[in-house]
Amino acid sequence: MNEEQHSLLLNSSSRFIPPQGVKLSYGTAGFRADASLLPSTVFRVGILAALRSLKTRSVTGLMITASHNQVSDNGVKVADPNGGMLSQHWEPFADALANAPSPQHLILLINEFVEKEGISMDGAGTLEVLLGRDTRPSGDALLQAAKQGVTSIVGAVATDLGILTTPQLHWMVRARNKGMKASEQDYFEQLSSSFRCLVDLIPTEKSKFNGVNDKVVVDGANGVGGVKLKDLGKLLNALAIEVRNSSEDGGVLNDGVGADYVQKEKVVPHGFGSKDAGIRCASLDGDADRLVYFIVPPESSGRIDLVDGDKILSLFALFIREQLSFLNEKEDINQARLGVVQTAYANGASTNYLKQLGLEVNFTPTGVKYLHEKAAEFDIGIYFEANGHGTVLFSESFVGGLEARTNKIASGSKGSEREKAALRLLAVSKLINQAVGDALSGLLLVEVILQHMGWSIHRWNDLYHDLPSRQLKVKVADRTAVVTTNAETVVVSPPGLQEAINEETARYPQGRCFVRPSGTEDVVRVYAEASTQETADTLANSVARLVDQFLGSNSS
Ligand code: NG1
Ligand code: ZN
Repeated sequence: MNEEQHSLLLNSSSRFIPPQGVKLSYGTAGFRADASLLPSTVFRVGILAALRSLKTRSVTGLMITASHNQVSDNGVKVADPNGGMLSQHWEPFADALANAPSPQHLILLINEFVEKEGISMDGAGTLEVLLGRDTRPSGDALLQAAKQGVTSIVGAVATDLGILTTPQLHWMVRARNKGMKASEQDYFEQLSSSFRCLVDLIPTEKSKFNGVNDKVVVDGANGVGGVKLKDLGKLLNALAIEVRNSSEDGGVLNDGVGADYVQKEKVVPHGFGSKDAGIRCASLDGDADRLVYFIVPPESSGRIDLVDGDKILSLFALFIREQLSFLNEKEDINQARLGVVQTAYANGASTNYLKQLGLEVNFTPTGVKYLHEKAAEFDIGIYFEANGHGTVLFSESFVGGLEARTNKIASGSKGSEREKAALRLLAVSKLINQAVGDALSGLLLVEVILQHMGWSIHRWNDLYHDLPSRQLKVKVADRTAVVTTNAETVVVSPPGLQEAINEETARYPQGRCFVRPSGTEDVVRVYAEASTQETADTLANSVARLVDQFLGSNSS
């Protein structure tokens, strides 16, 4: 690096000294910690995002959020030029940068890395990082730190987009690099116009949507999602959205609210209660990349019926499969390959259901980057984690085929069932965020599919019945001592643990159980399923004890 670059980096990085004794890891969701520990990390991720832009000669993104975690936490992650997560190949560099003890070490690391990657630091070409943050109070100061990191690379421009949902930022990065319109208004317009297009294509005999249920009530986790959903809602005539727990309502982010709370605790979030019995309710997480639905049963005493990511996946799969069957009716094109991707946390009943539909079900380790990568192998790949993070990916060649087909349809005419199916699939590819899982676009797709089917949330929830399950955490001395294989369903180390789990699981009708080290918390997670809640609980507790015995620890 030249003299100018060297002194710029040295000056700026001496303003951001990392806290002592803290080791951070990029993990599956970027760096996350108490916000007070993060200024130097965020500054350094600013440098990383600028270098990534330099390497790829494209726009990249940097998002400041700790998603569903408590309000005092924050975090930072990079969006790659295609709008997806940072290339896994750069994660070790991210770890090294964040943990470099001094400005001198930092510069040494950067020098080594740019040489290895063949990055020329000549300041030429596109060099821009889009910055966004959620509503956390620490976000603004951290965004300033990120800006300083970006602009420590000669020629790099930091564009502050202010408060956004995580998926909005990813969408904008993708759109910018595709040369498409990429403002927040463009995002709202693309979502609302494709939603309207799908509404217009609802078969008339099914459009008598149950009037009692025509409103969806959304819990915004006291975060950014509620605010953005209100803006989006103004552009939609065919859907009434009532938002509760929006960031301007004054509640604490993710505290007794939000998709993570609702999914894990299976109880109503604050602001919801018996008055909502039977109504279609949904919950977003703190940065609006997760979505779950729920029903408050009559006299529920706080419990809910959860309609989780697995069921959203099933609804999407059913609809898309139906459209593909129309499309392929008189076969003159190659059959499109439709694949679904889940993790081991998917409820076994959902997997059975999807298989019964004749779909190809794939499993990957936990972490959306793995699911996304797998889903991208199909013409249409649908992926969801049970916690509500997921989306639908369309291959470029498949979308190209749909465009060619729909261009032929005379304007004004809606054409045959096959032509309508092509129009619907094309609209879905525009509605659903192709960059990452997005609660807002997911919500609109769920809503329009329910209208299309003429279904209430109860009808949807009855697609299949979840097997009772239980998740536990075990605190152990060293969680990395647990090594797994086969999409995290089989423990290979410590030796003997898997055999012991197998022996225990075999004693329970419909028993299934696995353990894995968390990628985001210092715990080993235990997941168990069985034919009753009681036996699922017992199985999870017994296996947690086994983990304890094999690893030594204090369980919780
Ligand atoms: P870990 O802590 O690795 O289990 C959790 C979620 C993931 C994903 C990441 C990132 C579960 C069981 N795990 O990962 O699905 O969302 O956080 O936020 O929900
Ligand atoms: Zn999130």
